[in-house]
Amino acid sequence: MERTFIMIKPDGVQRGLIGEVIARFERKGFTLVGMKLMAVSRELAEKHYDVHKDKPFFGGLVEFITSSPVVAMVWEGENVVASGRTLIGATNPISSAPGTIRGDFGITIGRNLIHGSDAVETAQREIALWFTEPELASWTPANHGWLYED
Ligand code: IDP
Repeated sequence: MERTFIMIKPDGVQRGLIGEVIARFERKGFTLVGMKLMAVSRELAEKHYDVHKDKPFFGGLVEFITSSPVVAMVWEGENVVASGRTLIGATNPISSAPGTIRGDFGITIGRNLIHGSDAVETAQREIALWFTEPELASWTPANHGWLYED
């Protein structure tokens, strides 16, 4: 089963959207295997966004992510990386489709509420960066047979 790293950013937490985000992943049928509300250190934020370190928005992004708690999660399911990105919507909320998290709740790219891994390999790197193995629970929800054919 595929896993992805999802983070509700400080704006999502401050705006009371934790339950809304979790509900959308749950009702799609994905399985929550790890979750914690946490303050993010500068070191962790810089590692997480390492790919953007030369971009002009990098400093502001690190300031933002470390400014207030985030909710870090790992979700599991078939095709959850790509499907999670679909649930989240395009990076810039102004062009995210209605029905997506960013499309429904966001306006600007610097306050786009949520992060989701963009590829399976990225997900593996991000999960290892944010979670230890004992923090992740492997379990099969009782409704598994009603979500998957096998
Ligand atoms: P993603 O979050 O949809 O994967 P990325 O291009 O990987 O998008 O960018 C990471 C994050 O950096 C975005 O979610 C957004 O918060 C921030 N970001 C990206 N581009 C800009 C920008 O032009 N201005 C401000 N923030 C940006």
